[in-house]
Amino acid sequence: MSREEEIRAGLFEHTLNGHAPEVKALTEEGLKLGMNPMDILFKALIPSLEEVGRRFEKGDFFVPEMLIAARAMQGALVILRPLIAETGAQPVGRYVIGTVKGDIHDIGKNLCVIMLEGAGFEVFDLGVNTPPEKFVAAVEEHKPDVVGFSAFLTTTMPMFKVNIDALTKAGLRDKVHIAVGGAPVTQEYAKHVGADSYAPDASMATRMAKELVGDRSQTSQGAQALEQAVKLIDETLKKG
Ligand code: B1M
Repeated sequence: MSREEEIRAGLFEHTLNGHAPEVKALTEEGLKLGMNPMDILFKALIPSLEEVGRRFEKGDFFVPEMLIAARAMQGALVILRPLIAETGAQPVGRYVIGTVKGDIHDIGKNLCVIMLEGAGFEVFDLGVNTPPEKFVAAVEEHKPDVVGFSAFLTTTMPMFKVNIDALTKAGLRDKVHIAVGGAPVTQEYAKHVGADSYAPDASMATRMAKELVGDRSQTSQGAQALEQAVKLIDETLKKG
């Protein structure tokens, strides 16, 4: 087994068992060896947390085990975050995101933030347990291209509709693209509550947001070109 494989296996085991200092040390060692931050994330840390979830479902793990595993992973994310984000370019758009009211899961939402920042978005992260009024105030203040709601429990998914109704009431619904996601969310559910888009994971959420702002900038470039053409024709006609 190469050292890189040992590090991946170690990260999986130590995250599973909630050994934060070992997870931090192995992350740092992996990076020193030139391992790709995305590989560390997607090939070791996330699979480990998925295993935590499976054990919780089977009744082998309880909430404290889930919590210490999550904390161990957060320590690695703090190190990986700037490295993933620095691959980005100039701000391409604005994105407000938060975990809905009643829900305190944030690892998946934080991954979306990291990837959106990495793709060049200016991200306003409202954190967890975010009430509808806070989303409304953030959309009013930051005028984002996209507002994203994350929900990780079947019992908190209905907050999507509550948030959308709050934005409608504030006259903001048509001014922002509404994206939703989170483990139990589906395309059908997103459509049912009136969201504009759904993504199953952080990279798809980022790709969709990029396409959206890309389309907008193309539309505005097209509109500018048309305006210039009309101006030119006007001037030519005036000249006789
Ligand atoms: Co909780 N928990 N938890 N938990 N927890 C789950 C979600 C659960 C599936 C476990 C299980 O039963 N197998 C289950 C939910 C069942 C359900 O509703 N269907 C569950 C439960 C029941 C609970 C409690 C109710 C347990 C209890 O107290 N009895 C409780 C609820 C607390 C609350 O929120 N009010 C609870 C508590 C906790 C901890 C605090 C201990 C901890 C959270 C720590 C933290 O987040 N800081 C925790 C954890 C760690 C989990 C599991 C193990 C891992 C979640 C995770 O981080 N996954 C989880 C089981 C599992 O998922 N396997 C579980 C990894 C993450 C990368 O994936 O979150 O799916 P995910 O995020 C993805 C996508 O969803 C997507 O991109 C992300 C990255 O690719 N995505 C978006 C996310 N947001 C998006 C937004 C978008 C688009 C895509 O657009 C805007």
